[in-house]
Amino acid sequence: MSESLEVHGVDLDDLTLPEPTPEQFRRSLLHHLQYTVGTDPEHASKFDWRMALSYTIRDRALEPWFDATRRTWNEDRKRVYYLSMEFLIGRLLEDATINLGLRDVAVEVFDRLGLDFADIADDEPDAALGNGGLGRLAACYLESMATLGCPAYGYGIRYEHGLFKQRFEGGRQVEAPEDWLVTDNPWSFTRPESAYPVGFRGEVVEQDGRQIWTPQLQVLAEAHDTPVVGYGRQWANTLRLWAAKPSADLFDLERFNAGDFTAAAEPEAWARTLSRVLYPNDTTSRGKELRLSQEYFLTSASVQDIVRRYLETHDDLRRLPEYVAIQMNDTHPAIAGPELIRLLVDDHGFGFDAAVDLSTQVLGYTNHTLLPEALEHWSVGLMRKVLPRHLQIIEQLDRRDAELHGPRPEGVGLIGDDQVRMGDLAFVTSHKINGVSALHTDLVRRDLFPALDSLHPDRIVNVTNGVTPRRWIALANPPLAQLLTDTLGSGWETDLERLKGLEDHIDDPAFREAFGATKRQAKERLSGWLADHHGIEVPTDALYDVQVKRLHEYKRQLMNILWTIAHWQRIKRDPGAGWVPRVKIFGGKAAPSYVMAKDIIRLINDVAAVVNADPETRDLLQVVYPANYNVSMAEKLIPAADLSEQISTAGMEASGTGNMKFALNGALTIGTLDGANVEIREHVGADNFFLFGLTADEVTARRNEPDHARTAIEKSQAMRDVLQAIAEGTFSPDEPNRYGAILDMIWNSDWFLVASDFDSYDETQQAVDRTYLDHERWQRMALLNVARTGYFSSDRSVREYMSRIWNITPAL
Ligand code: GLG
Repeated sequence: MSESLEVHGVDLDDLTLPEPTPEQFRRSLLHHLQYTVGTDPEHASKFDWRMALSYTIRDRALEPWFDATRRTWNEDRKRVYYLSMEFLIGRLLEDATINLGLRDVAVEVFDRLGLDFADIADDEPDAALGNGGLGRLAACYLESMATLGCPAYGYGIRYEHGLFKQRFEGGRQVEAPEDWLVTDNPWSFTRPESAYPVGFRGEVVEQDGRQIWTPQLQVLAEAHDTPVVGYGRQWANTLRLWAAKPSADLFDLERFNAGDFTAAAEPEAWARTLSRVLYPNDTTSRGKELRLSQEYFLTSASVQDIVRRYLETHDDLRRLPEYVAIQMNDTHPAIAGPELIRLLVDDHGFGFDAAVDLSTQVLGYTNHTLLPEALEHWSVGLMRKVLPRHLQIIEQLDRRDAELHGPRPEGVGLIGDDQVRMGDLAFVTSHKINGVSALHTDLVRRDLFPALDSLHPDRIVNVTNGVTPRRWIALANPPLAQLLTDTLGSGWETDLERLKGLEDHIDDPAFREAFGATKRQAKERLSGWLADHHGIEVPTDALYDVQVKRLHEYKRQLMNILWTIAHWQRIKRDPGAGWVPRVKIFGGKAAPSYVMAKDIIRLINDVAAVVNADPETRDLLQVVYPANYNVSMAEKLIPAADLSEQISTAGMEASGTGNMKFALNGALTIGTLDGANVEIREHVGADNFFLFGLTADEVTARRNEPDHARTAIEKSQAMRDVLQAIAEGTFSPDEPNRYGAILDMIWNSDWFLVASDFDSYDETQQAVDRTYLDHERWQRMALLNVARTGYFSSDRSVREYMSRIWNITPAL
């Protein structure tokens, strides 16, 4: 790929590794076992083998990585910088193995050693540097950018503790710190030479018309780089995670020498706190100073790195937009606008207006949610304390906007009610603002930024989310992947619209049978794993009905478990009525301080305990909730699902990406007209989707009806029976009033309209059962879901970002 290069008398081509034949791969593996891990095959533990394997695979990632980096420099290409507080990457080993085309070789070599590749790969801890959809989306986009040859960096924080570990005690969620870095991380390279000072607090003084900020505290952001290899190993990008280190002057030697050891170490401890823990909250941001400081830490280090890289080969910062596109993943890095303006004005002598124009051309902002509690606001006082210079810039931006656009309606502006509105800030410093599904983008335009949208009608665009088929089909579902390759030839992995070709085979019973077999195998894998790791036995011939995602009232796990109770009661009333056996599977974590969500978790577990122990219904209904849902659990659950629960209150789920993964793996969706469900339904066809519930506009109207919940409950016998059972303590006999708060909420407020949508959900669930009994019909519907959801590949999303937002041409 690259021309031959000589440095220090070394021909870089000499360093190229030989073709990875099984023999070569085996040698490399044993070499690493001995010389890198420091053990031998006789004594090696699973961990040792996993490390040796990771180094063997990593070696192969370096060539495309170096090649891509050199090419980007040599061809002076534009780069994308994806700034995100979260990268929910999960495990890297198998993903890299697949993308490098080494899975078959690796499996064979381990076979010959009498070891199981899958078992070794399973030893890897998840890199859980994210909460949910937004963080996983960032990981899918990184992988797609690498596959498409879009030169890019992901910038994030190297949290020592990722998302907490969840376990259940007496059905209750208990959190424990996550510790993925306790053992070595074989994927990342420390780059001590790439370290930047990040300042906090202090004073701003004016000197000769210039503002000089002298921070009171300074920490160092140290880079840790992980290569991200694209499928087909044609290209690789970098995920650069910043670790906070105390800068030398933070350590108070004088106090230490005076014997005050603890006090001397305090500022140092504060510095390290910045990259200590991921904020464990999916949709709200209530952490005050620490969270704001973390956001600035990420943003400042990244922006400094970006400008430094640009200036290595350019001298005119005015041309920055030709070479740099910065994407802000939600408002979390929205301080990027003021930070870039600050660097341009304070360090590079730009005028304010020129700096603002330039920054705006470089920046883009993705909005991921309309939930008011998730739209970041920082009090002016806190901002003044932590980032005094940035507050000045924000105030100046606000004045400038007011001058440019004249009197503004109430509630518009970057600052109001003594708060800095980060969404508005991100909007005015970006040339494009995107929502993540068609419906969501309409709502962003209509409800969130109506005034800014009419001032800048060209700025808001939609890019519907997507997911990478490499991880979510090839890695997660090898039998399905094999069937796709046998049927369509290889190449679907990077051209997912080819799945359409499956429709040509839909009338072939043998093909449908083979497709059914892939689902059966996935169920067998899952039930084996549930038995081995969670001690849960489930039948493999039941309908697997799965809802996995963060616990949130708007996602309505509550409606799902209430329906489960209704279903159980019906089976008990008429056990012989020809019921479809179902396994109801739940997975997900609640933010530690979200009391209602934790109550719902406990209710699910309590219902599971009672229902699973009921001899009358045991063969027909089971409820399972394996603790600690994460990316690697998703890889096991999603391929096995028959039914995908996407049942949020319409207008509240910005997109969803789980919904796409399920459909691509042949699950049918039961869902509302919300987020990307709308587009999934359009693609698969209304006949192949179980729709129910109020629309987003109906939701708004219903909420204004007084007593809407009570009215709905009074109309629904099923709902009343369920609520009565809970109130009587059927699921909490030792504490009948345990769910008083849930019952009170459902009867009296029900903001998320569980009661209003219950009957419609119930009818649709019954339609699911009837359809499932018609085996052929179900199989056709499932197949059409796979065939028609190629659109939801993250390759398509990234292409749209490249052309509509980043204005970049990929290198491949
Ligand atoms: C959000 C939304 C999801 C969305 C995801 C990625 O809640 O609906 O799919 O981002 O855009 N906070 C999130 O996880």
